[in-house]
Amino acid sequence: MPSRIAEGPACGRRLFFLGSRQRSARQAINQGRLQTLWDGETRSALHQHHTAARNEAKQVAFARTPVHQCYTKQTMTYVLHYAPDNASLIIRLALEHRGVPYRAQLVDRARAEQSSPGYRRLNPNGLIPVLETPQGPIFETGAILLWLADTHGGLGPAPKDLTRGAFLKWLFFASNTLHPTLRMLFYPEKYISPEHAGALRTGLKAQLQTAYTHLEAAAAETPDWFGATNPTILDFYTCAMIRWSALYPNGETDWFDLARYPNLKRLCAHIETLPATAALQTAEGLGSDPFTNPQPANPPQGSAT
Ligand SMILES: N[C@@H](CCC(=O)N[C@@H](CS)C(=O)NCC(=O)O)C(=O)O
Repeated sequence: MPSRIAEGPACGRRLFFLGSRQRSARQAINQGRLQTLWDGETRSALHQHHTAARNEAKQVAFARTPVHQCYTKQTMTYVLHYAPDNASLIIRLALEHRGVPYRAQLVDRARAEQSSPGYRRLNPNGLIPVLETPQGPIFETGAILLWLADTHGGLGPAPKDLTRGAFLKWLFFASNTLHPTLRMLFYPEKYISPEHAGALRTGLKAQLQTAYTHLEAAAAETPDWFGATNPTILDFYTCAMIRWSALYPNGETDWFDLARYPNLKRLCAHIETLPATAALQTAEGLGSDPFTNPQPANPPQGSAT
């Protein structure tokens, strides 16, 4: 149980201090030993500390550093484990749009690298993406997005915003319903025997159409946090799934027609105007109109499947 909660003003995070370790972490910061936490020099100084206290101190230092300095004063940069046109695309859109520095680490899907023991140490489920952060590796697209939004701000309603609840329910609808249903459509063999795959797909397509109808209705209300001028993590999540619905699996996309969802189409068209999208068109070979009229990715590195 946290003995006390203090506010981390700079990066906007709440900090949890644990009894005596709190003093140790605080001491390290006050003595200036955490300024260059991520380089070798300070690492050796930190060896004097108890390991647990050291880990907490890292988080305290990170949280107290203004966002724009998190990556310049320290050498720690987020690492995004990605494959082109995979769910990592959503995280990358958020990172690019928010201007958060990161390093993109290709997961070679052609060699099933996501299933390797090394990758499974980051994500035991063997799924892309993973974002390595000062708090450790984070997997699950929704979790990463929410963590980025809360850590950096500017990607959706803040925790105390009155619209936060409405925003969260649709974000979780995207991650808990739409995304897993798409996943079953793309990889039925992971869920059912081959002779039943066709029937499963038929059922899933109907479920997805209903899900998109609900999402369209939410977008039609034009809340600030969905399809508005300032894009949110929900916008990024939605337009990526729309892209995949139109593309995958090859020959099985007849159920999806973006023209039936004019507000979602408007959202996609807006996201296509962003510099973040332009950056990813280049980095992942997404082609022109990647959300309103997507074509299969032609990435300079790696493969989508
Ligand atoms: N629930 C996961 C799903 C991620 C997911 O389905 N990733 C796909 C790529 S888009 C993947 O890693 N597929 C490889 C596989 O299933 O082996 C999340 O939200 O991150």
